[in-house]
Amino acid sequence: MAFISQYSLFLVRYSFYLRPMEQLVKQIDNYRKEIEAAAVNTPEAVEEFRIKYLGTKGLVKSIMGEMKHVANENKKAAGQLLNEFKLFVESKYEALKEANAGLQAPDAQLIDWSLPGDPITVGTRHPLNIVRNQIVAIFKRLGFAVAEGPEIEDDWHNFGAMNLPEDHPARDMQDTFYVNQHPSWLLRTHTSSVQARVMETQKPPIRVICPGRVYRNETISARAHCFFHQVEGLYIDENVSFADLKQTLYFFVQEMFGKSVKVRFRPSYFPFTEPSAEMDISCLICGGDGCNICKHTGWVEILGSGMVHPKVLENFGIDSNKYTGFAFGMGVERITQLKYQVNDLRLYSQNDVRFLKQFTGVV
Ligand code: 2U9
Repeated sequence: MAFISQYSLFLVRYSFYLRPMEQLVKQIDNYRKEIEAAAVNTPEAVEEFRIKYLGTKGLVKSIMGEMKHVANENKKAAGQLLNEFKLFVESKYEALKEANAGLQAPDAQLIDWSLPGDPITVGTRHPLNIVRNQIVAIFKRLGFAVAEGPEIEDDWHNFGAMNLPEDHPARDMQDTFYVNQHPSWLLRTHTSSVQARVMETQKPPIRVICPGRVYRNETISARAHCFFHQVEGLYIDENVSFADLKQTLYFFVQEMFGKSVKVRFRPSYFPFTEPSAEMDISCLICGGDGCNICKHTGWVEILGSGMVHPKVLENFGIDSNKYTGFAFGMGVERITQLKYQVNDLRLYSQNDVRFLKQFTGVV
């Protein structure tokens, strides 16, 4: 019995408790007076007002919750009363907001809006990327596609397919980085291995350029590095001649260095081309008169080239009686050195911002 009476008391107090209307009216009236009297004269105070009265845990929300304690016959009147109160608080808030809109926090008034903004530091393209992109853009205009391949290569794609005999010095451990765990794997020494992979998968006509990083076991100095960048090119089709090679490379040089540059070809030897030639351009510094840069010859070497060796074509099942091709290779560092007078190879990989910043704005 004792339990039942206590329980019913609980229900009376909490569940069936009814809010007398007069009490609600009085309470709302008090709130209105409090709100009218509120001193709100800064933007921060307006925000506090909003949180206190209109926020998710604010007074308006909590007083709305009182509806459930209002007797059914009073619900309509109470609803109207509470809605009016809500509208009153909202319009008061809007008025306060407007009245305080022009005001700024005291600190903000100290800001000098006429001062220049903080500069946004813009990075620069690496000079090797600038020049690589220029080379690629020129050859693309001649119809060359771009091909890329792995930097870790196997012996066949890097050496065998390119007609380098087993005893060629380039294959020596002294010159090439081999992968310890896999003796026939190595870091490619030229991007010719990419052309080799293109020839494996495509039939002539083939017209590709292959930009990429290559590795050689060199002691690092101003004029040698253990890695550098190449762009190699290959064009295979019927009736491709040495004249095509010469005209293509002459066009490249004129686009890269200007129309006044002269070229000359010197006979050379590479295992993968026959005949082979190295190409020089007239010295950009002295115009051919002779200076320190061209060692007083008037000429500087820029690339190697030649007609693809028939054995290389046959290695990929390309009929060397039907098809011929030319190939060329250049070091991007070398072209960049000639274009921007960079005289120490180490600068390219030291990340010295004093060097890199000189290329600001070049795209
Ligand atoms: C295939 C057939 C032939 C690519 C060639 C050169 C000549 C050359 C050097 C220039 C400076 C390398 O960066 S460097 O040290 N390259 O002289 N490269 S012909 O010949 C090829 C390539 C692929 C299938």
